[in-house]
Amino acid sequence: MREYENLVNGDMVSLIKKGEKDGAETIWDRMEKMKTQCGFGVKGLCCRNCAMGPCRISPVAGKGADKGLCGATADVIVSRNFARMVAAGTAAHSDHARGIIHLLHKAEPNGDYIIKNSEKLKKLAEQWDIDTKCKDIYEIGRQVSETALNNFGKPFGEITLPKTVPNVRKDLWRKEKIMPRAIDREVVSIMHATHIGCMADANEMLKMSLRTAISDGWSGSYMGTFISDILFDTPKATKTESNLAVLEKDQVNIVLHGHEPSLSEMIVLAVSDPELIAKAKELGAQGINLVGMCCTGNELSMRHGTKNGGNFLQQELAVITGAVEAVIVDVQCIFPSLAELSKKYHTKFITTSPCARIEGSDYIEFDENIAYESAKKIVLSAIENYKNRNKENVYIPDNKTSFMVGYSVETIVEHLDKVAQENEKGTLMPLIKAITGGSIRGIAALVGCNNPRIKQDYNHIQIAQKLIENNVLVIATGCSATALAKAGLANKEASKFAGNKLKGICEALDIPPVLHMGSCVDISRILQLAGETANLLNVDISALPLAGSAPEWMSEKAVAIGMYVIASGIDAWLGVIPQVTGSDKVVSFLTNEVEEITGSKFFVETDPINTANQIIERIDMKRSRLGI
Ligand code: SF4
Ligand code: MSK
Repeated sequence: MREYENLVNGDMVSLIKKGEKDGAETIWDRMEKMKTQCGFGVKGLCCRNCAMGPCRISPVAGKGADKGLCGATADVIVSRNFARMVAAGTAAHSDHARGIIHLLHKAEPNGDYIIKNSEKLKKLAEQWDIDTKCKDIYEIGRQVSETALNNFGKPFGEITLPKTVPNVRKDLWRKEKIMPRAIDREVVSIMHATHIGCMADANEMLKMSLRTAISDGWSGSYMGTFISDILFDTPKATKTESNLAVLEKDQVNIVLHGHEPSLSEMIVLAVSDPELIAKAKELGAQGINLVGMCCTGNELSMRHGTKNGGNFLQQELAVITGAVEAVIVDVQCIFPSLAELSKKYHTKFITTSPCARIEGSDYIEFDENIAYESAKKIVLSAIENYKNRNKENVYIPDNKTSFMVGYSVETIVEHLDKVAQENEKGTLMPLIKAITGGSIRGIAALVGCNNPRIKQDYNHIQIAQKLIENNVLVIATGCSATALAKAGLANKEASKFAGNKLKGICEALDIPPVLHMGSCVDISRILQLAGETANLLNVDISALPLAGSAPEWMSEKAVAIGMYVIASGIDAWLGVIPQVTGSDKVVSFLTNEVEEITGSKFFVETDPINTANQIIERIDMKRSRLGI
């Protein structure tokens, strides 16, 4: 008998049970069938980088093969496998950014994509020495776009970094030879170095991974977020609701899942199109209900206050409600299983990106050149499916939670202005004073995914609760932010769960104790906050009482994130053991020696309360080093 309560929370249990009754398969069924996962893979000890392999190194010393056919040791194989994860994660974030930057190039005053935040555009242009005087804003946009694109394949010199990176950190990256040259170049370099007959020095492989990851965090992701704000505007604090109960019984429900604002921004417009609303009503629905999921859910709620259906592990459960006319997806974190699952119900599974075509889905390519028209076609297809809903087999859970979202750095500064002295307005100084004065003990960033090895959201929630109780302000992105939103920790009333000092600050600033800062690519907002704070205090980022944790991570993007966080000087706690334990050398580098290079390191801790306690301990250590 399956112990559902160990898999998911509350209402979601009833959805898994409904799925079983309906003969639908979920990730938890597949996990059961998978039984024990491969012991070599779990430790990172399997190499199939050439056709003499696969070579598997015995995890037990003195037993079985201790080297691959080419002579690669466990250290070499594990470090190469890890590096390839970093390269893939960097590629995913950065290709997303490239798409956004192309959109900026395409933007036109009367086009589907316009420049909504010209101030932010000018700010970036000035940072990059692009003349902004007497120039049309769209011309500036094109020049910024071209400069940004140059960061992908810059032929000479270093990558262009934002001014928020403290100079001392840049010097350190140069000294350690981990300053990136260009995003694509770093990804390609890893693919080259991990080819048979190349890198066979684990520590150097990991340093190369740090360099690639920096190009993700401080360039790919950073530009992706920054330019999204230029095109779609900087998010502001707004209230909305989360969890699958945001689906509506009598409306056309559209679940939008993936990562790309280019698609989601158009879909959000299309669902308000009077012609499409009329069509939905003609078919008997009361309207169109757009629900975001995973990071598109975060993007949409950040900028439009759109309701958020849930995070990674809820994508199949959304279909099982029987109330969803279409799951529309673009790229990243999409289960291919949705193709088969949606056929058990009336749901249309609509794929839109040439980068994520899924057999068995309805493919309607989203064409950015006719973006609005394309979005309308996709939405219409969902509306037309309303008539096929089996009303007898609909179950929408009851529980939804209201939460605050939209805490870009600019919005945080606006809130700080409420208590700022005149000469500190528009800066992070009040936050720094709250930290140095002890009202905020430190800041912890909770990020990353869900992973079925852990009860959904459990680690995120436990860690956040413990941290806010201890006056640590939590900032969150990605599926972690959604987990905390669903748990009621990202609304203002949650300050009652915070320690007295943090509670006081939350009330004075009118903010929740957990600040939802966006999607996983928006971790760059956290880097921005860290960099600006360090610059104001005139210290390196590694000196700040700041920590990060990905307690339920699963994706290669998360590995790249972990590495750029470490490279930036921020300690990172992982709640899922990475596939590196086959090499003591790699483990030791990541959890120990790397600190000598970057001033921070990984902590691997599967118990959430221990994680929170360790974070608090490191924060206190950094405070005492700063003399505060
Ligand atoms: Fe085996 Fe070496 Fe080929 Fe890897 S690169 S599969 S260890 S021979
Ligand atoms: S969606 S990478 S499961 S955070 Fe960004 Fe969530 Fe992790 Fe995907």
